[in-house]
Amino acid sequence: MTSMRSGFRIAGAAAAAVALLTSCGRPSGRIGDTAAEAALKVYVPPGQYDEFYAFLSGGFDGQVGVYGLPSGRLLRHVPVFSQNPENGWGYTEQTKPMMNTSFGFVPWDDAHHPQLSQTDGVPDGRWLFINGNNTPRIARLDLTRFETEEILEIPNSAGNHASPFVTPDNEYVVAATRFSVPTPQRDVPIADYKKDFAGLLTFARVDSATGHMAIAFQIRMPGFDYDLSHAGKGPSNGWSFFTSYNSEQAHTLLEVNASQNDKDYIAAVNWKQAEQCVAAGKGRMEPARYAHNVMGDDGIARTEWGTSVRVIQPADCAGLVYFLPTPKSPHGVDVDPTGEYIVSGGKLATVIPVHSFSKMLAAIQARSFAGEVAGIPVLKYESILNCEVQNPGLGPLHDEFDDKGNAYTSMFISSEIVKWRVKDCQVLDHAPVFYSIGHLMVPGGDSRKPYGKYMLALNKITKDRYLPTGPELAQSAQLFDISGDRMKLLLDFPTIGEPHYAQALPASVIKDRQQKIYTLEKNADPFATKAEKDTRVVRKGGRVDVYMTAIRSHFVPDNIEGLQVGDSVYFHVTNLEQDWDVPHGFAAMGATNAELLIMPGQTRTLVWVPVRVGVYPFYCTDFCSALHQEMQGYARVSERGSPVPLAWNGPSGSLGKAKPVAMSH
Ligand code: RUQ
Ligand code: CUA
Repeated sequence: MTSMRSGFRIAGAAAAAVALLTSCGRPSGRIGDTAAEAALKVYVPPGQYDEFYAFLSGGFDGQVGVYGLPSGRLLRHVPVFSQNPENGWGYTEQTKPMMNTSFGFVPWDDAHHPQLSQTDGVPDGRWLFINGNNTPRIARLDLTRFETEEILEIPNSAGNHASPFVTPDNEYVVAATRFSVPTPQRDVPIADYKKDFAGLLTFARVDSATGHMAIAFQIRMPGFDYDLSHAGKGPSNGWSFFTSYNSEQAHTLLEVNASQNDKDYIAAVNWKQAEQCVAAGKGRMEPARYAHNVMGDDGIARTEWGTSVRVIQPADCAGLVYFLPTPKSPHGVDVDPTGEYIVSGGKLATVIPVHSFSKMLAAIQARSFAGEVAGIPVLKYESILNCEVQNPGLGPLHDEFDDKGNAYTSMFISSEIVKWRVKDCQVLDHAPVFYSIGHLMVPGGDSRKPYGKYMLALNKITKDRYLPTGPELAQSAQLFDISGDRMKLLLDFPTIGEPHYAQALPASVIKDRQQKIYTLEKNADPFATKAEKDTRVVRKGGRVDVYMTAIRSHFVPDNIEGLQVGDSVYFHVTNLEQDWDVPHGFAAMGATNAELLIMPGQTRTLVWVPVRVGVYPFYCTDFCSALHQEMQGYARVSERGSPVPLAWNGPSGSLGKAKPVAMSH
């Protein structure tokens, strides 16, 4: 019995209750077409490509999942904040520094919001930024290599949730603290929250040529929780908007104590004004220690330590920040493609408020303020409101936009998406999702130029969508066709981690820019070995450096003797291949960390500390040729202080010959 009913069509615009029941009692969703029609829309025939790249955050797995749309096929899992033993990310000597922070080596984070770099407000396919929530960081991925290239720690922050939303030409990526904390950190009673805690908004400058980030300034705001952000565009270019909740400034039992106020705020920040204040010498340099980790052109990551940041007080920079009252504990804040409308999702609100940017400017001009908080003017709700979407559903969280003037809002509590017209707040359609949607994503849907066509629901609860897999079920993404008047569910597909936000853009923007190999000649790793004749093994005290090469289908050297228990053996493996898609792997028995996956032309280093005497194999883990299984070798480990000489075979070694060429120093 098929679980989708053919030819089903629901005419009414009923809300969450419109879950269709199949004969076995499972909701299948509104299939706007027949199952066969839906299948054809997502079917990518063998040998053909998907139309869009989609980048889904991994949430608590700390990584980025790259999927093709409309098929939902997983193309790559790019490690960012979390160590990844699959390819040695965060285990190799070259990549370990990427995880340095002021707290030490932190090999995990909670990644929520991927953001594609933009040119003129449109995703340009150069970089992908993503936030680390727990130990505040922003990472930048290079989309010619699908690798993490930079991680910047954000000081004075705690819970980097409202991050890393980009301005229309990547002038800045932002990072606002979800949890207010004492800044600088110090030992104070938690009960002194209102007096001592502040919430900082960080603006990190992005170098337009290299993408390198640098903290430009921070703004010290009242001790609220800052939740999400989006930048203005078009007429509102120059502003960034941040939601806040807990304007009550509660420090305990927030579920009750932070839900008292009828309205909290969107903070509208004029970053061009901030630039002028900085140029005029406003703000103060404050000491702050933070890590800035950059992957060098030589493939080696290095950490530079920041020692101070410029902090601006809103009171010292007139016109920098305004508060827009917004019902009620707002979560997402989204700016429509025209840049005129600012939409927020008040988790506990019964309406979706749409603020007007031009009305906001007029209200500022007229100084039509309802009061002020900590020196920040509060505008009047009525004077900035364009319209409210009435009775949209329950629990509005996030909005994305299409290319026809419509918005799509995720409703967490009523498990649905509501489509409505931005200019007059008219509800046009409802579609149930399965279940409890968080973010949603339209390709380009937070940019100046949404591509429309598809929408992806990123759901928190899966329950009955897939074959069960014990207590933890696969997360579900659901793809909709939004090209017509009604939203049509096309496909469910499982994701890895727990995706929060996502971004997507046409494959044509990046697919022909892919780097295929690392040029061996340009390999500047000091431990690179560019020819088999240069392979060697060098001992310095308890450290042994193995300069090894890999090419189909052998390692040089493939036999090593004279290692001793407790040595730190550095396997520096250079892949001599210069062909696309020919990595070699390297794994050593008894290694307690990871394997290496070495791209053509690249050098990667793994440290192995043998703990017992014996002869241990190492081998290539990536099925690289018909003789892949022959790509193996042995390392002989002797007692500490053993007279067995250090020796190896291969072009420059002479293992097993009369005279070993290299001895312990
Ligand atoms: S979110 S909980 Cu972007 Cu709605 Cu992180
Ligand atoms: Cu190299 Cu398998």
